[in-house]
Amino acid sequence: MKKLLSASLMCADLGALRESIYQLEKAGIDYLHIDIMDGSFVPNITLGFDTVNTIKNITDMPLDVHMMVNEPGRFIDNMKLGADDILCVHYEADIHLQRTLDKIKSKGIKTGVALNPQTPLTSIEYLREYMDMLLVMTVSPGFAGQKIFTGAFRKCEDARKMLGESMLIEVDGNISLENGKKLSRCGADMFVLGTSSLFLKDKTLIQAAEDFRKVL
Ligand code: S6P
Ligand code: MG
Repeated sequence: MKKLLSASLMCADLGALRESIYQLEKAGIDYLHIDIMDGSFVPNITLGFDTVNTIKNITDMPLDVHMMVNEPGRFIDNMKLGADDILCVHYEADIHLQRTLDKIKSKGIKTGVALNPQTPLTSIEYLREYMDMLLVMTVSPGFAGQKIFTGAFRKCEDARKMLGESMLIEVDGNISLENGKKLSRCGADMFVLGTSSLFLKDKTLIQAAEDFRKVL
């Protein structure tokens, strides 16, 4: 499968979002990763539905929306997403996950399920047919700039073994050049790039994206 890069917009210069998106497009980034938090499922609040809809009007780049929100099924209709976009919800946040995934699919949007570091892979065993992507969280969600958890590599490897080649596996959190390279070998095919490898003081977005692609 082609390796995909997803830029974490919460790490971008929000004051110059339109310009940053234009640069990311030029850098060959495949997806824009948009973190939505509710201050309850995770102890932070970042971007929201209006941001998603505004970005939809700015660019044709596909969106990779990561909802860190309790009962995400309540908010699916708040975003104008299309067939190229992925809407990812957390297993831990939804006791009716199957219904939520079914609802996302019925709107023609791709589905993702995110798992916190401690959540076993077997939790999605019976929902695979409803999923286009598994998001293996490589940090506990809520903040940029954290350190990868030690079990991330083994979990990613186990996920690939369990799911076979057809499922997209995304990793999110401290995806540096070194961790990205290792996780790619463990079977990850989509990488959320934030402060660890893309939004850097000493490199342009284009240079940073190019450097990341080289290690995959
Ligand atoms: C965090 C969020 C992530 C971060 C990303 C930042 O909960 O889901 O998408 O934006 O992890 O990257 P980094 O390289 O600063 O960890
Ligand atoms: Mg995220």
